[in-house]
Amino acid sequence: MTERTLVLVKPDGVRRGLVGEVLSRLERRGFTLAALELRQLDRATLERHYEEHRGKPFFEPLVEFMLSGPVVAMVVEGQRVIETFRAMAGATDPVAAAPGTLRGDLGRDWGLKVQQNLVHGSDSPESAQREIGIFFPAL
Ligand code: DAT
Ligand code: MG
Repeated sequence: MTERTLVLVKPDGVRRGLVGEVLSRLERRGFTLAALELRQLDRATLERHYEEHRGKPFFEPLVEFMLSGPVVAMVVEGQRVIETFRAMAGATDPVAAAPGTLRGDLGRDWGLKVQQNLVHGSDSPESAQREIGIFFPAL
């Protein structure tokens, strides 16, 4: 079944010039774009997006990091794209992410925090619908 997922290239990925790499991998995998935009997020949007993490110790540093520069937000479409993009992204901690994944090929420990892990991808159909509604309400 065709589905959609929200993918973000986080501020570290944009700063490092890795937007093309993320897009290229998605396109080579055969997925299509339903929306794409470079955007400076605001706190209210991020607090909604990361609602499930509110109250956790990494929440505030995560929001601060996500405010540190623009992200590239996109809606990607294809069969089982939610699961496939999660596999493409790799484990949350780039040190643990398998080589071959975005985080495992392009990420590392920068002596900072795990939040600098290049990309976000929705983790379930429910999350995807909720997150797409936040970023691209017209879709
Ligand atoms: P993912 O992005 O792999 O879905 P998540 O939803 O559990 O991971 O967490 C959202 C983001 O929060 C994640 O990309 C990086 C940051 N994060 C998660 N766990 C963390 C931790 N233990 N310490 C610091 N940052 C963390
Ligand atoms: Mg998540």
